[in-house]
Amino acid sequence: MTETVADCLFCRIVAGQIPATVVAETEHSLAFRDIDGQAPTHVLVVPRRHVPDAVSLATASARELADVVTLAARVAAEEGLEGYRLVANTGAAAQQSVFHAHLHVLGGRELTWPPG
Ligand code: IU
Repeated sequence: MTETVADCLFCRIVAGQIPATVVAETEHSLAFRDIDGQAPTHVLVVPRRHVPDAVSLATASARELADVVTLAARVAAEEGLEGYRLVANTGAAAQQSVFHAHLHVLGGRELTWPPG
């Protein structure tokens, strides 16, 4: 079942009410380019179902979490990335700004650690 929240940006993108550059999708997940890309590839992978963060998605449905991660890996392969970073900012203190679960797929440049 897909749950949506009317004033959630990513729910509105999933519903096609706000345009986004979609690069891949499955029954449960959608992948689209971040509007403020931080790397040559910066794609967000979101579950169609509204949950506030990745940990909540794991609690709600391990299968849907696996679908998001698997789609992220597919995007990385299709973008030709040798290595890439999957990021799930969780909570405002970790700079999460959109409270609909999402994974950032970042790659196409040298990624440094600590994150940068
Ligand atoms: P965060 O982990 O919640 O901070 O990530 C939210 C991302 O959503 C962030 O990288 C924004 O650039 C991105 N984004 C977007 O792609 N489209 C939008 O309309 C808005 C934010 I607002």
